[in-house]
Amino acid sequence: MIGSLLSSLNLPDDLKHISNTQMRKLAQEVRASILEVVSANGGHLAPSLGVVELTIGLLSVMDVPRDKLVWDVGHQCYAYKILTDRRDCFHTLRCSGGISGFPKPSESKYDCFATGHASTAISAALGMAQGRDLTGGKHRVAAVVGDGALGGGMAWEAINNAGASGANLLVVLNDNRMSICPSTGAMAAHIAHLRTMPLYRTLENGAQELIRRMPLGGGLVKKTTQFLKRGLTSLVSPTSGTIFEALGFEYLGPIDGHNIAELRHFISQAFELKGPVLLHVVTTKGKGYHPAEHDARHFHGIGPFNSGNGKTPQKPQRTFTDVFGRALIQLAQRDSAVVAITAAMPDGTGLNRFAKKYPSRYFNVGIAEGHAVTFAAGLASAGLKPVVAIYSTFLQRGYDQILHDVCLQNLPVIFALDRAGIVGEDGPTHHGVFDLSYLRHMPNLTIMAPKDAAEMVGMLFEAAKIDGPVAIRYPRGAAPGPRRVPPTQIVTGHSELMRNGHDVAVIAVGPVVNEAVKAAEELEESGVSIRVVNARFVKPLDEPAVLAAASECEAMVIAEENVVCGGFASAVIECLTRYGAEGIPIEVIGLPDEFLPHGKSAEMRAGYHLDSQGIIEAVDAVLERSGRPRNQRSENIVIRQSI
Ligand SMILES: Cc1ncc(C[n+]2csc(CCOP(=O)(O)OP(=O)(O)O)c2C)c(N)n1
Repeated sequence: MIGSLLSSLNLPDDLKHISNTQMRKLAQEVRASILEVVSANGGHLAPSLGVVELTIGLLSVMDVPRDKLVWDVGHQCYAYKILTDRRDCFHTLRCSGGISGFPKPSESKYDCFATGHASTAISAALGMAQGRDLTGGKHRVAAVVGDGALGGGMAWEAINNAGASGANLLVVLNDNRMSICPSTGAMAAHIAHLRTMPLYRTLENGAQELIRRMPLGGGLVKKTTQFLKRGLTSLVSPTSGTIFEALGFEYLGPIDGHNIAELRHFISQAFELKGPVLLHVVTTKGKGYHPAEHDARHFHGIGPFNSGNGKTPQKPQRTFTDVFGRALIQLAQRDSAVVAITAAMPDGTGLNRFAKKYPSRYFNVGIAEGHAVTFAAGLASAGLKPVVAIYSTFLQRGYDQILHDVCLQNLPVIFALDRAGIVGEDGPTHHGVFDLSYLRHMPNLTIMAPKDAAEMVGMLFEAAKIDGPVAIRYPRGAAPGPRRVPPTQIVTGHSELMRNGHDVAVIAVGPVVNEAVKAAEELEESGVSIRVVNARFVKPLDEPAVLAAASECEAMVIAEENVVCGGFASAVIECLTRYGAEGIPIEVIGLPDEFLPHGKSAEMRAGYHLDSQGIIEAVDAVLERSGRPRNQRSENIVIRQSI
């Protein structure tokens, strides 16, 4: 980086003064920096490479942090981080203690809003714009939203609101034709139609030169753009124009999102216009790095890889996602009523195989989790057996739909909650640590968590037999167990006694059960007898097994990879209290009542005692306390949450 333009600039201020040629050189250097760091640390490569020129264009026109710029999802913010104030620490991206892979106001004054989940930016930016107007502010507000995120209902709730409000607000549509996989739905088709409209074609054919010659600001620009815009509007559609115009937005574009001069011109122009404006910018996902341009799906979010050839060194492992994907096909073979739904994530959820095998029984509804759930409720009402595969963190979007549309009617919808628990480097917006708490209180819902591959399959098969809603939650990463084993026979509400013992009972759910078994084996060598109960079900809880453990053992440890508030441990303690067995000393291993940072999953699990060592420490601690008189009940429950 020594001697580079990037290292010599006073950022972000100098972006206002350098020439377009220097900006193009800067874009190359920023790309190189993103590639170097993401290939080492992993991250969202293709989305970030696609918006380098757009970021330069925005920063050269806007005056951040006074002006407010909200990135939808936020996974494309790497150039923004580099070009505002994180150039020198960019190498720590996504590392424990390093900078986040998403916008984070607590990290920088330039990040005005935290994002990670899709389709929020227009709502947030509209709030900022109307807040500005109410408080007499004069700054500019913009949101950058992808064509995938624009498929989300919340984006349209915001457009509906913004169009009527008349607030001065710029929405930049970053159209790269891709969500994680190619964008789907009628809106994607409309945007594809706009992409082919004359302004873009004209510019491609040489009118860039005309734009480049226009001075930034001033009457000429205004007049020329109005002329172009009028021309565009009449050409877009002879009848009604774009959907954005119909909803009260000015529409500009589509323009080339890699042409900095054009971007700067149109961004300046958009801010001159009154009311909400949508600037349609066409970009290439993965721009500038051939492997990512060629396979933007693979390079959307990626672990460390060799930047020379684009190859990932890691050996592929059999994940819970793979096991689920294959088991679902087996289930679908047996039962023609089984259908599958994804909210824009066929690869991440393992539904890609199902999609190929059963295209007519597969639905990709776009980034629309709430809709996915109620759509599944509708399918179930029509006699089908829908399986909705969504990451734990994104299913938070469907809370009321699960409760009101599925559980209330006791409809047989299966929720496959992938990435439940700690997810690692993506951090607080992506950890799936709340699902047991947001699901457990819903009447009619059965909740299971497999400890390994064979249980994963057995649980899916058992879920299909239940005449009501079921959630199966499982983590990111390798599914323990041999490659080919028959599915475990699962009986609803029944736990598994993994080891008998009488000193301490460890009651756990999900893969942490395997850590409990390791801990028990180690403790046995020092003469401590440990009972390990694999709960399998968070609901209905196997109450007889819990009560037997409480009466036959001296103390109890409860372990779960979920926040302790309202999760599995709460269910066990409620059960003990209900039956008057709460006197037993208890240690709870679970996640604290706070947002977890980003970091390596294994290190984070160890930090939160969710490994065999942590369980051994909990057993030691609870044994020490179990010698105390039992009437000191208030001190009998200890939550181990320190990291
Ligand atoms: C509510 C929600 N659901 C799913 C995701 C996972 N996700 C992250 S990025 C992405 C695709 C976004 O596509 P687009 O908005 O077009 O941005 P691009 O990656 O193409 O730049 C998805 C589905 C998410 N972040 N939030």
